[in-house]
Amino acid sequence: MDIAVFENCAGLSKVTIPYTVTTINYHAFNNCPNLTIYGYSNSKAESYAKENNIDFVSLGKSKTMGDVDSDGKITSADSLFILRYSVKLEKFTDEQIALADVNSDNKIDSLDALTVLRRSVGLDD
Ligand SMILES: [Ca+2]
Ligand SMILES: [Ca+2]
Repeated sequence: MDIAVFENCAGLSKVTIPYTVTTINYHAFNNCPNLTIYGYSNSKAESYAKENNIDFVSLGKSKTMGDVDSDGKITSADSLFILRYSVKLEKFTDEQIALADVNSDNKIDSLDALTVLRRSVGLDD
């Protein structure tokens, strides 16, 4: 994600960085004296804010990719949930959709469910 466009943003007071962002351009928020970053705890957003002395407001714990039922663990239940969604038996929130696409191909299908299942039994990272 290239967010260098925010440089010299004296008027910018708030930006929300999703947990899916794992890299932030070092200069992304240069000269933004009034800025507060909103993001998830233990995410890139939080470490970036600390490194650059920018105010940080936590939106809660960061989520784990694949943990669509948000119980903090990757289990076969998550895999089944994703599989059911892929065949339209479940409805997902936007957040769940973001979490479910574990291979980041913008589709949620049985491949994502299989990846989550493999992770749940420790076969993949
Ligand atoms: Ca889970
Ligand atoms: Ca996918």
